[in-house]
Amino acid sequence: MTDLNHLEHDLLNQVEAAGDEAALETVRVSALGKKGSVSELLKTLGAMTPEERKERGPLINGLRDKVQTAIVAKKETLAEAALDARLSAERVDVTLPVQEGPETRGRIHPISQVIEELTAIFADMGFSVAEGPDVETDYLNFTALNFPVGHPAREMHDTFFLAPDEKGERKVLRTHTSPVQIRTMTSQKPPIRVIIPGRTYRHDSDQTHTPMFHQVEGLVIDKQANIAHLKWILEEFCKTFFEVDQVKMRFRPSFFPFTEPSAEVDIQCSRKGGEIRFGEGEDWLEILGCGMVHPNVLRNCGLDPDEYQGFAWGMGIDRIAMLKYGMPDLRPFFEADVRWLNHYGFRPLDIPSLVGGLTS
Ligand code: 2NM
Repeated sequence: MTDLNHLEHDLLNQVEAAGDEAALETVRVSALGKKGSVSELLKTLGAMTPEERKERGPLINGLRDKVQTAIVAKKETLAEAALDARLSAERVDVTLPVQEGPETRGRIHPISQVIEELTAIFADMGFSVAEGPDVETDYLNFTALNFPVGHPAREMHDTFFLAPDEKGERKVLRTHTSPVQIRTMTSQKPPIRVIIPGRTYRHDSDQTHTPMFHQVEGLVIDKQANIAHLKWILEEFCKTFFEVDQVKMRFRPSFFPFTEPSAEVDIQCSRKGGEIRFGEGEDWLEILGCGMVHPNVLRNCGLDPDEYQGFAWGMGIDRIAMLKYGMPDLRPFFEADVRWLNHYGFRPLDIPSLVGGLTS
């Protein structure tokens, strides 16, 4: 075999063995690059005698053409193989269901939804929303609200107490949202119309009680605010919230330290077939407490009871959420089980409003 045959054989083998385009390029440079083996041979033609060149020229040029052709062909094969590999690796199954994004997969917790609903209802009646801290002073949670010292609700049984601070003051986890009413009455001038939704805490845990629960309380203070206004507001609220045309309400005399007179309110319902319906039937269901703000509470807030009067009410948000949406058990509300949330939760863009519809 001549040295040219040898080189040709060697180069064509290298071209064939190249596994990808980068390897093929290395072979090309080593043969046809400026200092490549074939290029070096071509340079020798210049120094030859015409006879030598006549004989060697076609051989060397032939070698260059063969190598070049082999490289181009191999390049095409490699490109096709690379495309095939990509096509099979990147195959998309267009029959798979579209995966939803977080904005459509996420769910709003029923308590958040119900807070939005009742805020929309009371906002429509001219109420604003007030908020306050979960950790309160004993004064704002009890004393200012006319709870006598030694009142049973102050005892360990109901209240979560924090460790006393350096001044010996013992803060509490608020047992109701009423301290926010005190904060409102001492910081705003009447007329006052506020609702206060929020977390509240009591040392109580069984099938119908959780140590943390949610309340919404309302407060109206003005010169003429009276029980007829209170009854109208509560009736309008119940009709709109439970989405019925009529509700019958029953006011039973009751006792709260912060109101006088006080009442507990039942709404009429039917429980046929284990399902509660409002606006019909012969049963009663307790849903809230209310009353005229006690003169001592007004005085504690710097308001003159001979000039101002008002009313307040409070109800459990978790409870009215269960009633409205037919949830049989309170405990899953706070278990963060995504299966429960997928079942009872609301779509993020179903924002309750009186115009757009409270519940879609
Ligand atoms: C209730 C029932 C009755 C109430 C009273 C006050 C305040 F601060 F004005 F005195 N806030 N909330 C109240 C009255 C709360 O919850 C069942």
